[in-house]
Amino acid sequence: MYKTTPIPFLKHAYRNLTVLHYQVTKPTILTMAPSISISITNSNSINIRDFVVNKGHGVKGLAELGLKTLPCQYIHPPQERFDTGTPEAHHNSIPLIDMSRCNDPEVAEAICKAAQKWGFFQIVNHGVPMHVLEDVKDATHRFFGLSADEKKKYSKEQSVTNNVRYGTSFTPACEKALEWKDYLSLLFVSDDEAASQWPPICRNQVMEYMKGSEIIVKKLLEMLMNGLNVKEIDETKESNLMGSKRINLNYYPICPNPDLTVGVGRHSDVSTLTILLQDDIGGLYVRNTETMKWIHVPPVSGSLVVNVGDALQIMSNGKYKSVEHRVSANGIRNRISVPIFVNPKASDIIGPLPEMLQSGEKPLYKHVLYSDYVKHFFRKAHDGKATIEFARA
Ligand SMILES: O=C(O)CCC(=O)C(=O)O
Repeated sequence: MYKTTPIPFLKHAYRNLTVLHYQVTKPTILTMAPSISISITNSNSINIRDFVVNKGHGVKGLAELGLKTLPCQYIHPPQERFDTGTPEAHHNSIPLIDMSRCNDPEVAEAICKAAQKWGFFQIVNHGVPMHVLEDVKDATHRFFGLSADEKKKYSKEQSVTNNVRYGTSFTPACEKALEWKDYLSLLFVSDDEAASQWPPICRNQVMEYMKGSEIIVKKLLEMLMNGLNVKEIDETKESNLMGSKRINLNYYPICPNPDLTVGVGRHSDVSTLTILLQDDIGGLYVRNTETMKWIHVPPVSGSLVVNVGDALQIMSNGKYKSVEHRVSANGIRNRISVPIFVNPKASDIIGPLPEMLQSGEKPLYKHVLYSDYVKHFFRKAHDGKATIEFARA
C-alpha cells in the first residue's frame, strides 16, 4: 500500500536524503515541494538520527523538508507531552520584578522570596540595553540560518575546541525520544578564545550580551547571598557562585505535531543562576512546586527570565529552589532563546555554605566536585529533578 520508489530528482538534489527511502510500515511523509514527497519508515530510526545528528542538519534541517507528521524518534510518552489546553491563570505566573530600584530592600526581598517559592522570576529595567538583546536574537537566527556544513564545523566531531559545540536535542546517545531543539553552546574561557573560536557570525553579539549582563548577575547574587545572611563574598564564594559561564543559543523550529513532542524535557539547571532571554513566542513552562502544575512564562518585551540552578539550591542547603522547567514545541513559528548559565568553576567543590549550617541545621547535601556533578547531568536524558540526588547527603 505504501510504495516507496526512489525519486531520481530528489536523489540528485538531496544526496544526503537517499538513506531515507525505505519500505514503510506506517509512514511519515516528507513533502519537499507541492508535488514531490518521499516516505520515511518509522522504524528507520538510525537514518533520521543520522540526518539530524550526524550529518549536522539538526531538527531545523528536518523541519525545513516540510514534514507533515512527526518522525517517531521525536514522539514522547503521553505523560511527558504538553496539555496546553488548561494553562494556569495568567495572574498566577512567576513574579515580574522591576530592577530600576535595585537598592530598595523591598526589591531584594521580592527576589529572595521568588527564589524560595518559585525558583524563577522575570526582571525588567535590568540594565542590559534593548539593542544588545535584539542583536543577540538576530545573531542567533543568523547562526542557525547557516548551511548544515557550516554549522557542522562546530559539532562534537569537528569543533577545534570542546568549549564550542553545535548540536541537537540534549544527549541523543542516551535519549529514547529526541527533543525538538538545536543549539550552539559556548563555554566562555577567555576573550581571546571567544574572539578566535566562536562563530564569527554571532560572536560579537553574544559577547556583548554576556558582558552586558555581568552587573545584573552580580547584583542578583549579592541580594540572594544577603538573603541567606552571607555578608561577605570572598574569593572562594565568588568562584562557587560565578566562576564560569556558558551561553547557549537555542533554536526550536516549527514542528508538525507539537503536541506529541517536547522542545526541552523536564529538567532543572545545574547552574547557580540562569539568565534567559526568550523571544516573543512563548513555550517555557515552570513547575509550581506547591500545586505541581505547569505554569507558562509569558514573554515580556525587554525582560530576562532568571532561575535558580541546582548549584545554588545545594549552596543554600535547599532554601532557594532549582525548579523543574520544560519547553513546548511550536506548530506555527520558529522560536529562539538564549540562556546564560552562571556556574561554579569546574574544579570547585560545592556544598551547603557554612552560614547555612551555623545554627545546627542538618546539611541536606554533601560536598561534590562541580565537574562531577555536571558530568552526571550530561550522562543521561533529561529526568526532572533527579540530578540533584547525586549530591544528596
Ligand atoms: O528555551 C527556553 O525557554 C529554556 C531553555 C532551557 O531550559 C535550557 O536551555 O536549559
